[in-house]
Amino acid sequence: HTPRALMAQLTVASPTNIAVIKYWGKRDTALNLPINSSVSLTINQADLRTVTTVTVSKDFEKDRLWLNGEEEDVSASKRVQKVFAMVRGRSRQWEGMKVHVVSVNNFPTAAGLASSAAGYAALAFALGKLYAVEESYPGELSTIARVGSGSACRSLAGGFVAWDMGSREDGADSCARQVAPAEHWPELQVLILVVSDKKKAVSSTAGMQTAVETSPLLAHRAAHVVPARMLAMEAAYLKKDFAAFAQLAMQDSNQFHATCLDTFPPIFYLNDVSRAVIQFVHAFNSACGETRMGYTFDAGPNAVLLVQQQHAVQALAAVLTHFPAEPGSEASYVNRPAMQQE
Ligand code: 2P0
Repeated sequence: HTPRALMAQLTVASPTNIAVIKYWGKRDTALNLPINSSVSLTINQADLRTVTTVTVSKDFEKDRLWLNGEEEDVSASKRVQKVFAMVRGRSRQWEGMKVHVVSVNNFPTAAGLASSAAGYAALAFALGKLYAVEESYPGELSTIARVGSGSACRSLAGGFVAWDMGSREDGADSCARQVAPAEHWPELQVLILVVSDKKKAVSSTAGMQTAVETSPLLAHRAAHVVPARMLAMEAAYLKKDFAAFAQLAMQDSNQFHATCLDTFPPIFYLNDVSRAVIQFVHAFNSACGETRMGYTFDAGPNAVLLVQQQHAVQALAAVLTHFPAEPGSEASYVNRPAMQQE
């Protein structure tokens, strides 16, 4: 045994992820247990990432956290408190010592680009490593990220990652599983169109809770649509069947936004530009005579277009023709799914 250090520090980068079968609705709000399984593409962290540094020291008087340079009130954040408690409950390291967390995103926070996913994945992973938490089953660390933010559990692996809803009340089986690494389908790319970088009006947490309480369509979707769609989506990814993959993604995005309209009072995440992008993609595919582009929208107006590398230039040219960038802005940029988790 080496003597205890007085201070230890670790920095990690974590990618965000884009769901193609959407998580929307919780059966347990304290543990972020979902009403349906979901599956996502992990985005190359060169493009969309959170970098988080965690430090423990016996000189620290309290736990503190800075997000994008601003200090947050850790004691007021139940989510952060839960993540800290879950990590500390699984470790005998650094007992009694406080932790400082510094986290920076390289993309708009809370604009529907899954910033909480990258953030809590980075926090859970960094703390898990710093505290030397050993997983007692594959995916256990992802359950800690999940308690921070549901979609974060899918950011702990690269490639194509499923979050199985699980059935246990304690959430131990509601964790992430890698369906295939990004190397399986490196030609698959995403094109992100930032329609707005403003913070969304209705948070995902609040929106999905109202949806669970009021939308019969959401209940139907969870019970009768998603289970078969998960199987079809995983099969399409494994076969690299782009048309099937993109069509399922578009249908699932549309159904998710339909449940938002079915929520009472209704929630509108898409705007006129988002709807114009949807019409553009269908017109583009029609003109091509095959499905070369797909789309998916999260809880915001920004479009994530799905495309294979061989059609990326054609797709980007068409996008820029129909949606010219404002002078001086970075209207769009190409990402590739992460090749590996660092
Ligand atoms: C998803 N979204 O599957 C879906 C699709 C947005 C639309 O997961 O309350 O930030 O922290 O568990 O994970 C956004 O919800 O919500 C989300 P919490 P989260 O990516």
